[in-house]
Amino acid sequence: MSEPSIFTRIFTGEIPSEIIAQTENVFAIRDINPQAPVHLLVIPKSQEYRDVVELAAGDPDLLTEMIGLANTLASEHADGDFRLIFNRGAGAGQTVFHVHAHVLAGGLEERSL
Ligand code: DGP
Repeated sequence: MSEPSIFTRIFTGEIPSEIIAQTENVFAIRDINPQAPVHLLVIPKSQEYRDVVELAAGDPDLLTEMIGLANTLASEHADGDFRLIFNRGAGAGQTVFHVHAHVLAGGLEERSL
């Protein structure tokens, strides 16, 4: 059994952070270091999967549930349009190896990609 990730510790309440939404298997928080007017993280409640490649291979329905919550939150917190980013691997900037989606929304006109 691996050590609880920072996101597991947030979900269980060990580390204070507002859970802004949740579904059966997924929850969302605000990113501590926002890169857009709306920058949320959508995270499986289980830390079974380290990254999006493992998740897609192991539980595509859970990936679909994450995208659904991202879509709902983009409508609630912005105009409904959003960017969905998964960093996969340290070389791509992944720092927390408990799969999560970055949901960026609001004022996205200026972007590098
Ligand atoms: P990544 O680089 O893709 O692994 O993204 C991890 C994100 O997690 C990063 O943007 C910052 C965020 N993060 C790390 N620790 C905390 C925390 O304690 N609270 C919150 N709200 N976000 C955190």
